[in-house]
Amino acid sequence: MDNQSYPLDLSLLSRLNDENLEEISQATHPFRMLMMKYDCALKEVKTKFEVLSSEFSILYDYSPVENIKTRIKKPLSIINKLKDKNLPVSIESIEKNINDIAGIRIICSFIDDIYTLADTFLRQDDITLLEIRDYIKSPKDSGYRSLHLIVEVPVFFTDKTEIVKVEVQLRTIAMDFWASLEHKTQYKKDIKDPTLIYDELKNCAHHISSIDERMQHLHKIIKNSED
Ligand code: 0O2
Repeated sequence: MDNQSYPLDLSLLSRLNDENLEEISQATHPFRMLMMKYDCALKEVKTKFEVLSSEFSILYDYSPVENIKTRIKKPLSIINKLKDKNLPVSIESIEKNINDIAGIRIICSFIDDIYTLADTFLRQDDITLLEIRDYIKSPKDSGYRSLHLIVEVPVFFTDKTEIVKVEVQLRTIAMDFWASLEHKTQYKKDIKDPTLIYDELKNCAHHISSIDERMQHLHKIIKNSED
């Protein structure tokens, strides 16, 4: 989920004349504007979680936010997603049909922190919840766990306010550890026994989840003994 720079083939660009470059610039303008809009929405949402984290730190001497990562979906992934769903490839179609162009991942310390943060965030006046997927209460078949929120946030530009969709993923360090490593296995196409790997990953997800619960329990005991 990290913002990545896209490598640019400058030798290719140097072969284009000014007219070609102007044409490309004009043709890509709407897409660049769209991506800028999502990028700004991400900044808004990231700031909201940073503010909550700062406040928690002062009020409770403890922050539920371990880490925040953001990413904008790559153009090729956007096009592939639309094609997979047999949807038109256009600016309107992207805005209407793809909910996770702007993605933010909040890594929390404990499971309870996820729900506390999500509730606090969703209570904010300018946030509209469109969809909630609780893969913690109902994990995916793969073993994947996280809380996903699709929200809308207003972004204020020079002459208009745009309402932009953002996907928020909240998960613990343990859930993130599993998801990151599981994601890497998806790039290995030459695995001899995929079923064995799938079952073992699922098994790991189960262990990790039980460790999350034990850490949560310990945290509660420590907190109560302090009161
Ligand atoms: P990236 O780069 O991680 O964002 P939809 O078409 O919206 O109905 P979609 O988009 O598949 O369905 O939604 P889903 O499954 O709720 O959430 C997709 C995102 O959740 C993925 O984004 C992953 O980030 C994460 N995710 C879901 N399932 C798994 C899983 O089994 N393993 C791992 N590691 N991550 C998972 P992307 O688009 O795949 O990529």
